[in-house]
Amino acid sequence: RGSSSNSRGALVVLEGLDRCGKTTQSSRLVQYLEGLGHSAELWRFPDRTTSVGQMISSYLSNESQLDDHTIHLLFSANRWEKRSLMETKLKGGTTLILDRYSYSGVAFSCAKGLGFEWCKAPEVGLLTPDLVLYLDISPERAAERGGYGCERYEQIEFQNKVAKCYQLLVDSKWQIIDACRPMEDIEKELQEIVLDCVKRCQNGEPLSHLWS
Ligand code: 2DT
Repeated sequence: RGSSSNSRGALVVLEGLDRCGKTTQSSRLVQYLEGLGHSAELWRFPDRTTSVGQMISSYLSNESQLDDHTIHLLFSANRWEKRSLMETKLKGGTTLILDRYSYSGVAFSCAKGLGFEWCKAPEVGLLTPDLVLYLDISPERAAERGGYGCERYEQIEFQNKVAKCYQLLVDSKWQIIDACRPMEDIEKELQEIVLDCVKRCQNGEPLSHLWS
């Protein structure tokens, strides 16, 4: 598929507060694209399968304590360790749907009080997504969906701070999606936006690096 010599897969990121529906929608998007004959994979960050990812996982489940700066850099390292594979997949024509990326990295650490620019610095040089889909929902509404679990960040007050920090990151690659609607409506909207993006990338839209 795709005739241009620079044809590549799209890098699509889903972001939002806990329980906004990202994970469900990400996997549906992959199914949708595959159904149309596109090559697509679902990736999630943190990727808990690597050794860095295991340290992150143990921190998130409160089994270990780490300084805020330290865990921030581990989250970033967890993206850097996947960077070259990411580029290979995209150049090979596979579209990647990411459940969280650098935006989560900055928003969550910034919500703890770390400096915004400091938080962005270790992300510089990672691949820029072609599209960021922000599933917008209030923490209160999100919590109604079965309640937050017991992981470290799943509290309404903290989620409110995260939402404010996400707003500082909005740029032209972002689309804000009203995530309070029925799941099927959101799914349809996302399908249209993502398919459009996949086509642009097939036509040779160049890859760029954060933050630009
Ligand atoms: P889930 O695996 O349930 O999405 O929770 N986080 C994530 C950060 O603080 N920094 C990051 O860079 C990333 C990717 C968001 C993961 C939790 O970890 C937070 C929620």
